Amino acid sequence: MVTRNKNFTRLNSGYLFSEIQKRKQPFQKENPDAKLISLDIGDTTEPISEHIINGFKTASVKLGTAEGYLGYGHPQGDPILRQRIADKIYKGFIQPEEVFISDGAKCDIGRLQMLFGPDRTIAIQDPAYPAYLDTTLLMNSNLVYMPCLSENDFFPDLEKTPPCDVILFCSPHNPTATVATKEQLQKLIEFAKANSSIIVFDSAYAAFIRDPQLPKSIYEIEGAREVAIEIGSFSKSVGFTGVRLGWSIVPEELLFEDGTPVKQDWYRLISTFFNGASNIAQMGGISALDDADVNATTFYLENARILKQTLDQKYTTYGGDHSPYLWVHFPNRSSWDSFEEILSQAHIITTPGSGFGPSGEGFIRFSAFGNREKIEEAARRLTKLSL
Ligand code: PL4
Repeated sequence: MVTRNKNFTRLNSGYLFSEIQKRKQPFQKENPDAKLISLDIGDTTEPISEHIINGFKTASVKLGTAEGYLGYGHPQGDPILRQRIADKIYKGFIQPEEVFISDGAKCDIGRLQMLFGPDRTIAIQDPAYPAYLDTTLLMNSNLVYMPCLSENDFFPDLEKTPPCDVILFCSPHNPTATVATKEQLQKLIEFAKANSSIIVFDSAYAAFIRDPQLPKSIYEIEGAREVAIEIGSFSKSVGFTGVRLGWSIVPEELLFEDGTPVKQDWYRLISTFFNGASNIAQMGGISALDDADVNATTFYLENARILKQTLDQKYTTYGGDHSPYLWVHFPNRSSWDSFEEILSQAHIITTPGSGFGPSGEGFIRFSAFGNREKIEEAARRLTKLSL
């Protein structure tokens, strides 16, 4: 028999969101009439804009013609889409040759771990999106937690952070919903330079930022091109969680210790492990970056405002202004206890903060993705919550 990959023993038995589903089932069985509202997984609910759907249609019809048929695409992605991302999202900070189209940010997190290889020291925010932890453990790398607490405005204390090879950093941050300022990112870049680290900046929620003073990309900060990779996603901005489309940016200046451009190895890895995002999805991405009004973030931010208005009345609530999440403190009880109470009192499914890391203990993450009717109903139920 083949021995099991020992790194699997380092993981929790269930992935956070599967664990939540598991805990929901007995409640649903005992309370078959309960109308549960899911504010747990950050999954979009609103239909994709007609303009983008027309892009998908055009791409599909073309595939059915002799002239328009396309097979495998360029390993780095459709050049038109890369040009649009460089122009529209990065506004000249980035060249199309530095853009790599993918099937989503999560997939890129996994592939980036393969790029760096095993036995690294990887620093992650605590709390963090669970894929950061699990991919680090699966690569047998050492984990450094950077606590992000209300006391430090949910930004890590870099003076207490040991040197590391890679920093996985998310802003707007899932789950605390805070956005790192330019000054904070400048400090992070200085830390990376001083320690010869590479930052992987996860900007999956950048489209939710409304304050023009807050950076949407790490490349808005001087010096980032020498130390940072950025990953981005169409999932939340235009509802592509099921369509699957994202990108990574690897600047020319980013080098490994021996002088090899990181971009060179990333291209090699992508060509080896990936055959490109679906050409229909990429066509939708091109349409999403036309000048049409296709962005769904304003709708979800209004949901966040509705939930926040209610939660603010009784609890210390963070986020919601530039993020589709609310990070709510329920003191004197564990996150899982609060999860169970909210489920039993309000019939609302949430995500326990401790599932994102030890510093999430005592918090609950509320997702503001949902139909308006359900969000308003959730807000009504939350006014009666007694915790
Ligand atoms: C549920 C910081 C959600 N089953 O869709 P992608 O792959 O482009 O983006 C995934 C992603 C990347 N980076 C961050 C994210 O928060 C997410 C999505 N996170 C959440 O509720 O935290 C959806 C999670 C999915 C999962 O486990 O990834």
